[in-house]
Amino acid sequence: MAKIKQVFAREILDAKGNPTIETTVILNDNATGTASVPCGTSVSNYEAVDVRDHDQSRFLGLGVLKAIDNVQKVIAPKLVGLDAQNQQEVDRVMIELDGTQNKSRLGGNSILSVSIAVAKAAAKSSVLPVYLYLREYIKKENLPLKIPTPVFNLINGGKHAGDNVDFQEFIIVPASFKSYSESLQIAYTVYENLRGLLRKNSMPTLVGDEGGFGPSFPTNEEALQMLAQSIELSNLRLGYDVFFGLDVAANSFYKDKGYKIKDKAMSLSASDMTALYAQLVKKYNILYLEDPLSEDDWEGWAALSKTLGPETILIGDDITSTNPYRLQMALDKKAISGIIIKPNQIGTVIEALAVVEVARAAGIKLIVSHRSGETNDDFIADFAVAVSSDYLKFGAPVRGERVAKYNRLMQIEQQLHVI
Ligand code: 2PG
Ligand code: MG
Repeated sequence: MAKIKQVFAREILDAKGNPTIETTVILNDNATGTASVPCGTSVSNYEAVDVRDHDQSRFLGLGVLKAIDNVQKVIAPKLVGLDAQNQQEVDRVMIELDGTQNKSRLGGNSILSVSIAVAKAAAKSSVLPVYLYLREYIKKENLPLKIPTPVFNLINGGKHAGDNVDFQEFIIVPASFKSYSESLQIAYTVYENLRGLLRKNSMPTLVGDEGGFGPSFPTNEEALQMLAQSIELSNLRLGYDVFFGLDVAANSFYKDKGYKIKDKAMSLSASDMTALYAQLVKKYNILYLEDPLSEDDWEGWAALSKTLGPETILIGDDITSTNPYRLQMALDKKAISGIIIKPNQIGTVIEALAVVEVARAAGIKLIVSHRSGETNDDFIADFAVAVSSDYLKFGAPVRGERVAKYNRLMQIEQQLHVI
């Protein structure tokens, strides 16, 4: 048993340049774990809340000194002496200490940074890689140890780019029979062919928050068309080697009970959007459809699910927010066939794992995801492998904070060949 000896935290910057918290946990056998937490841009109303300073004289109010105090003065005294290899107990103590539904007292950022740092230190103390250590906490019978299929966001729009297209992420999904390293090569090739096409069309090749290109297109559909062309130029077959995905993040353009997108002159209702998706899915082999409607439109989601049928994975992100109650509601209403898992939407490792278990028992697809405001922390890569998710979503295969995760998976892929 390795006990928690010391916990301390500091303010660092995330990939968007905003402050975030990084925490280090030291155990009595001197094993250490350091974790930093990411931050979303298109954030739902149902996520765990980050504590920030709101002191305009520092980082325009985004500083995290209060969150650091919460770690060092409130959380640390209760954790010192606890068994680090008992993650349930560590997370339970923090959840009780916080006492709110959405972690607003101590902050999802403070709590998660400690939760992950403890898991990393405990893994080190157990002489296990993090992905194997985390498997101690899940039902792993019949769960293959493999790298989940990566999905790559190659065109950024919505809040992740500059007023260019409405949909947030235009994604390619390599076929699941491809190995991880093959998938990474596919993403590279399509990305570079897309760059070439943009140049040829005198369009900018600047990138958005998640590394995808962020040029302006007259319509969302035209972004899909250009992506389809890049796939063709890469000698890949759409619908066989690669499929399309969209994270619409519809909540970010849902206003006055309507969806206003470039493709149509009028604001659209949920059923208009459903008709549009049905068309796009057919035309472009869209396998993966995330957040197509707003986060409170349960009826719209249920109707869309019926219309699209089982061929398209209808994925909840904002609507479910890695929250067990929201997930149950989505299952009861038959609104989704897949769920995004983001540990920082719920705030502890154990709670994120619990949502994974419920989703798996319900037979829906699991997609482990990064956030747009990432750090170089690669824990999420280990987490995805640990839970054997169906897919993982870490952005385009560029930019240090995204590549940190993809490269971690290269190490894991190699280790899995040896195990
Ligand atoms: C999403 C995420 C990650 P953000 O909507 O799925 O891609 O974006 O972190 O801004 O919520
Ligand atoms: Mg999303």
